Amino acid sequence: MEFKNVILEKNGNIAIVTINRPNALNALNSETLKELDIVVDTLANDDEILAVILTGAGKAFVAGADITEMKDLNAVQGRKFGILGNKVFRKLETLEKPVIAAVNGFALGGGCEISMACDIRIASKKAKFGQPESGLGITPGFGGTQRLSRLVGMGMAKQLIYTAEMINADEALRIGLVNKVVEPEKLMDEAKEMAKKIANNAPIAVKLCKSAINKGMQCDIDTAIAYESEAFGECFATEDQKEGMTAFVEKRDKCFKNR
Ligand code: DAK
Repeated sequence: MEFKNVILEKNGNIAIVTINRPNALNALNSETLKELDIVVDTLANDDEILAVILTGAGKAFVAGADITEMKDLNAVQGRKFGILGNKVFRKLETLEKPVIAAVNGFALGGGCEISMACDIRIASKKAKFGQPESGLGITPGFGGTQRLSRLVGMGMAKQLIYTAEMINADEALRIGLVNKVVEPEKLMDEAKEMAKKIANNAPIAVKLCKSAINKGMQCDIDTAIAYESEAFGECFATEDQKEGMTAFVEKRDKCFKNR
């Protein structure tokens, strides 16, 4: 499928989604958000895809929502823009396949926020993270106040959001915003290797792990454990559970079928 601002490639069971507006540092305008919306639906409906990598073309991952487009919005248009972005980010976050953000450069504002809607973040040493919105007269609007606090704790989230300061990849690693930092030229290989490891496991189990973790983070421990028990039980209705355990007992390689 062809898009103007997004490239969708398939590499076996892995999809690579590249936000491709390098001249605007991949800033998210409505057009790009609408394309991403279609891309996420496409990924959801493609049973061959078992893991997704999201990255940016050129020197930025995503330098935020498109300030040029946002600058003259009135309150109604601002709300519409916010609803569109949040819908796409939430769709990505709840996509029933793991998404790895391969953060190649600036991940600011909406860029930091879209990386946080992914399951895992691998950063190039050149990556920079930040929520600069307060310096532009707005609050983060694509989940930054919520997902950043959940990821790095309230204190650090407040520091980053109130100061609007950028941090480098090592600092992002230190505070738990990213999972791993690698040399720029190793970024995509590292992301692909991790995606392949994920794709080698039982897809239904991985999908249920994702929803149990995501849902469980939003509720009390008893409800969360109940979600986990439901997910655990559901696995026993799959062929892949039988295959995984039989292969172990028979000391042979497993062959999962996503069933
Ligand atoms: N939007 C539009 N264009 C951008 C952009 C952005 N966010 N970031 C960069 N660009 C454009 C620049 O204008 C420049 O365009 P030309 O002048 O070449 O036409 C081109 O990309 C290259 O950028 P620079 O020349 O500035 O490149 P440098 O390497 O010198 O600087 C930089 C890189 C990342 C430090 C700098 O570009 C920068 O500070 N960019 C802005 C970063 C930023 O503030 N991002 C946060 C945006 S606020 C909402 C929901 C969500 C949001 C808002 C509302 N609702 C609920 C309503 C989210 C808000 C944000 O994300």
